[in-house]
Amino acid sequence: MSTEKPPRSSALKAKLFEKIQVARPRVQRLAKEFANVVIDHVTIGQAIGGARDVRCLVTDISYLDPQEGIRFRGKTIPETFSLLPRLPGHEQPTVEAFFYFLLTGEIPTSKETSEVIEDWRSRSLVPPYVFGVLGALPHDTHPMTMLSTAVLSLQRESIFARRYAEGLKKTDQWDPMYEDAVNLIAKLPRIAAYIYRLKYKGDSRIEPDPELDFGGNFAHLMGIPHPYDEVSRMHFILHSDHESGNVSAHATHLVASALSDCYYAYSAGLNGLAGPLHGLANQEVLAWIQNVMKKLGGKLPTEQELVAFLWDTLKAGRVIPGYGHAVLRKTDPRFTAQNEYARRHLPDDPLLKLVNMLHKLAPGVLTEHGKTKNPWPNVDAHSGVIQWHYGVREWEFYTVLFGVGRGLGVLANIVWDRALGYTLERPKSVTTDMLEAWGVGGGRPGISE
Ligand code: CMX
Repeated sequence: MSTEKPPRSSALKAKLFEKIQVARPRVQRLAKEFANVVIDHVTIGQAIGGARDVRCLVTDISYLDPQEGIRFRGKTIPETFSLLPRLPGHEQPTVEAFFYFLLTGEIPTSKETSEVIEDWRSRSLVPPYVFGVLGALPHDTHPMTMLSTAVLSLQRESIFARRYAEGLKKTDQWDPMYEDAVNLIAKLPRIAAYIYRLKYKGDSRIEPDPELDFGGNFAHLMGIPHPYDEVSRMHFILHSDHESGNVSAHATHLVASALSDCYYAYSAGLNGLAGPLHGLANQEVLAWIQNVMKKLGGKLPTEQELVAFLWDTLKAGRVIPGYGHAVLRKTDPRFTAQNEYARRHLPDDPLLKLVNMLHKLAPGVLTEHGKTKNPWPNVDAHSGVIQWHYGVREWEFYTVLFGVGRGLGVLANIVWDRALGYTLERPKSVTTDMLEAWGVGGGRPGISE
């Protein structure tokens, strides 16, 4: 029986503590009794091919099945959305309720959700120096650079770093990590919307509305009316987590494994998300679509024309953005969720028609092209079109929206990393000479198939 005392600062934190008490002995038993049990082997193809499919990361927050797609805490996307509480009169669940669920695995009541909303409001004030840092960057700085820089500049606020320097027991590390994670998440709507208005709306600022939830305040701070608040809630939830191996989640986890705090770790994750093979693909999709329409003088392509554009892209040695995935082998359910929303709310949008045409035609072209293991659309194939419809037409901002949502998942994960005492990540490297010798010799000596 643990002698630790539950923290009193919030009901969510107390619930998290309760869950940690149950999870810790399970991990301790695995480390003690089963540490040498083999669960995977690594091939030369995996060593030079991005460690694809190597099972060496652990998280209970989400799991990605190649055929079915993501489950958050064991629930599919439709289940998650139908179970989570909403504010009265709202279509989408709150981000706050979802975070409670990600962190604890329990669906919060409306009262528990309200407590999180209230708690986040009290932590949402962004220190003025962050705006000074953003204002000092050249105006043409990419908004992802701005987001990552703003997050990193906040590192001086880290409670974890301060408490660690004072001397912190390993079993207590999760507590200041939680405080940092929540302090940081609560500030993200303000920071992201500030970047948007600084870059694209002549630095005209909007002050937060203390009555609103995370998604509602984000829409308000962007200056975009209802239903953009609903779009934002849905967007942030859908983009939150995709198990641990994707670049943004893995980078965050890796950096935090050195006991770097949330600010250092999430900033690193954002830098990975900013790559075109990861989160930047959503801006690339819109750029690709707009390019097609521009070449056709603003009109929608015929199916034949669209197929020709797809082939032109592939023949130029480029990827079709928004298509393919390292793990998924079916249409991404995050694409489907956004598509259902769009069919309900913007059925006549010409870009939606183009997205649906692409969904019909691109998989066939990619299959014939014969390279990708997955010809189906991923989350990024859809998100930009919805943003465009509601007036966010500066597509280089789309990855920032992905980044805000991703913060929920990666930060929840590193709180749990500290709770379960996961150690410094340090895989082993080998040389090309070694691989050649093992390749010719049929394997590394002493390792069987
Ligand atoms: N268009 C053209 N070629 C593609 C392709 C696409 N959409 N997706 C994969 N391929 C190619 C790869 O470039 C690779 O070619 P080479 O052998 O010449 O290097 C080959 O098919 C095999 O790749 P794969 O095993 O199917 O896919 P990976 O696991 O290596 O990469 C991903 C996955 C997502 C990077 C890749 O599908 C891609 O580049 N897609 C387009 C960019 C994109 O949409 N990224 C967003 C993913 C979701 C997210 O993280 O946000």
